[in-house]
Formats: sequence, structure tokens, C-alpha cells
Amino acid sequence: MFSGALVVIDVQNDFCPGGALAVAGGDAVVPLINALEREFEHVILTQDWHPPHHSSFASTHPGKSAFETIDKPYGLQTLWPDHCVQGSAGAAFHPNLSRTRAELIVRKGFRSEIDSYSAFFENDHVTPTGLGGYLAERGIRDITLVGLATDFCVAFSALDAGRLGLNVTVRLEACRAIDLDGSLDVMLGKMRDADVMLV
Ligand code: VGL
Ligand code: ZN
Repeated sequence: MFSGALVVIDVQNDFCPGGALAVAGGDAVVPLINALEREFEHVILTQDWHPPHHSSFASTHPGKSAFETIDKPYGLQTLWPDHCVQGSAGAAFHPNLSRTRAELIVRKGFRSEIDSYSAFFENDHVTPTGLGGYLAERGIRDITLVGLATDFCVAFSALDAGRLGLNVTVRLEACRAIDLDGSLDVMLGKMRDADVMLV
């Protein structure tokens, strides 16, 4: 048994094959994650949870297409197909993902004007989700990240967790990437530079 927390990032239908923002092989991580959940004292799940017409959706910006970027007050924002709309089937967890031992489900991206890749801070890097406080209050210092997508929500979460002083491991075999214009290599490099343990 590992004494830390397994943090399962966004294993939702829209990020799995057939979903609105499908990650290649996204569903393949489910059995691996279910097995890992049994090995951790604490299990936490995150759920991307956008209102309709969220500012990260290309469809909200006339003339813009998915995977283009726009300038937001907090920096560049990639535009995505509509995905993980609150209450939709696409926003639901993959049906086979084990939720039994989850102590906490963190929803993120629910403010219209700001996206939130990280499980700890929204994309302005200052608005907290509450997860950092939860872990601190419970005395949890070690986290292992798995899920979707390696180069966006997993990597942003890992980098923020490192900044908060947590010991961070990413289990890459239980992650899958979007890999937009080389984003996977870029984010793997950033995680290595930040002393995230990649295994
Ligand atoms: C994600 C893009 C948009 C993710 C979420 O879970 O990696 N990526 N929303
Ligand atoms: Zn999203």
C-alpha cells in the first residue's frame, strides 16, 4: 500500500475513443488505473466540467477553429471542440473507471471565462481549486498522477503540485497524450526539469 494519494485526471468519456476530444488509447488506461487505485491509501478523481459555451470552446468564438489559440487576460488559450459539458454523457467518467474508493472528486473548468487544466489552479495559475488545501489539511505530501491527457491536464497538475512542494510521480503507462504540435515532448521536458518523477 502506498501512503500517498493517487490523483486520477479526467478519465471521462469525451477524452476516450468516440468522445468529443478523444485521446488515442484513452480508454486503455482504465484497467491500469483500477489496479493502481487498490494500491493507494487515498484516491482522488478530477472531472473536467464546463458550462455550455465555455470560453475554451472554439464554437464560442465566431470564425475560430478547434486547436487554434486565442489571447486571454491570463495568456494564450488553446481552443477545443465542445467537450465535458456539465451533466452530459461526455462529461461522465468512463463507465469502467472504479470510483468506489474515491475520497474526493474535484471538478474544474466550471467558470465560463477561464479554463483549468491543472487540478490545483485554473489557467491564470493563481485561482485555486481547493485540492492543494485538501491535501495539506489531510497531511498528504506524496501524489501519483495518472489519466488524460499527459501533455495538458496531467502535466499542468504535476507542475503545480511540484510548486506546492508535493512529491510528484507521473505513471506514464497509465496516461495518454493529445500531442498537439509537439506538446508531449515539451511538457515531458518541463516535468523533468521540475523534478517530477516520470516512471
Ligand atoms: C483537457 C483539454 C481541454 C485534459 C481538458 O483533460 O487534458 N485538455 N480540457
Ligand atoms: Zn476542458
